[in-house]
Amino acid sequence: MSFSDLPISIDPPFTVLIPTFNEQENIPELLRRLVEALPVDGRSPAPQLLFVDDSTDRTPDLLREAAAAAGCPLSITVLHRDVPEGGLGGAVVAGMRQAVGEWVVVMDADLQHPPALLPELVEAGRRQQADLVVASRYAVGGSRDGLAGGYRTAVSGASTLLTKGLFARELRGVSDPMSGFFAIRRSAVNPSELRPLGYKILLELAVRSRIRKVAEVPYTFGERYAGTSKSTVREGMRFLRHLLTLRLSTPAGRALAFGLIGLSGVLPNLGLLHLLVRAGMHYLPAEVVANQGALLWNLTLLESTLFRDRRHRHWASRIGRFWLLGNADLLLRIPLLALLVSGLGMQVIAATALTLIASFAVRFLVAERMIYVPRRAAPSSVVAGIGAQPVPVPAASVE
Ligand SMILES: Nc1nc2c(ncn2[C@@H]2O[C@H](COP(=O)(O)OP(=O)(O)OP(=O)(O)O)[C@@H](O)[C@H]2O)c(=O)[nH]1
Ligand SMILES: [Mg+2]
Repeated sequence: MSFSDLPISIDPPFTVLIPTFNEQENIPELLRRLVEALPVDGRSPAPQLLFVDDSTDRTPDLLREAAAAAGCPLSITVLHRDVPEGGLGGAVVAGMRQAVGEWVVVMDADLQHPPALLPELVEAGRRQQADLVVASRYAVGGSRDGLAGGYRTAVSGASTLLTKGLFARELRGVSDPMSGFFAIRRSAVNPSELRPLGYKILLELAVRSRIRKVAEVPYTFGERYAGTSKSTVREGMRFLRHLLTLRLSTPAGRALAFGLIGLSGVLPNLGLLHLLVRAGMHYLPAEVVANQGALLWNLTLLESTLFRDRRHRHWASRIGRFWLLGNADLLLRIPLLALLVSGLGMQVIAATALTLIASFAVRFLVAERMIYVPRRAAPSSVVAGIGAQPVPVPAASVE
């Protein structure tokens, strides 16, 4: 990785982070509008313009020339990555590590995001003591005219709904989670916790950072000024994967997925039991065997989805432990099943379903009452500060 930076001011009030990938046609106009939007009066330090560039065209040269030009009023840092790790999302994380301002505003280089809005975004964050300010196409007064065609508009609207539905709590107050134009307080972000996948970096930041308050500023999403779009169908698939990964990154999300997978095991359990009993097997050993089928079903699903990235232990150890855990409840269910069927004369499948419900209830009660006991209210509780550790500030960037 090599980067060059030229006039850098001490303690700039905010950093404008612009990821660039082959945007040479847009750079002159972008810089012109940035200079216009960010008047430098000499009294307050200039904002830092930080370009994280993965281009193969002349974009970095144009930026460096502008930075070196006599009379350039802005502080320009160009971080050119020879290895464009993580694409756009990776570029924003790399920029977060280099940013020096109290606020970091992320924006595109193609002028779909009006530079004129930059000061207002930071001002709104300071005024409202927010940690995140989203430039929103959906807030009152905003518009998304720049989205090319009905198809892009529909895809964007559906993605917004899906994302809001999946992350209702984390995205409270964010009407435009797909926005690529936002300001974030740097102390709320710990770059080493970020695992972006694709384009939707705001979603990643909103979920994995310490955001206590969100503000929004409406804006009109413009059309690409020049050059070509880098967003593709593949990018869309990556976005779906990102949604799933993020959702499963919280314990609540994993517990829900685990519960649903466990619930789905009822089907092979009862199905297998039905077949074995019909084939003439006694219902008690038949249920022991059917339980093995359900365990295999659950294990396969868990290993291929939820715990796919956690298969570190030897396979025999994983299967052994899972098998013990999954058969422990037979100690309760088999005597109960015998009581219901032989004692009370219940039908086998219905009785087995009942034992599965009873086992679920017992496990839930044990977990709730004996393992995950709620904290007792303290007489006077003090909530500690929940801000993230400040990100280390690089002393200076060098070529
Ligand atoms: N550093 C870096 N920047 C990227 C990469 N991919 C895209 N960008 C930049 O990210 C910003 C957004 O990309 P766009 O192609 O405009 O994506 P989009 O806005 O969703 O698509 P359009 O609406 O068609 O413009 C632009 O400034 C791109 O130059 C990448 O892999 N690395
Ligand atoms: Mg764009």
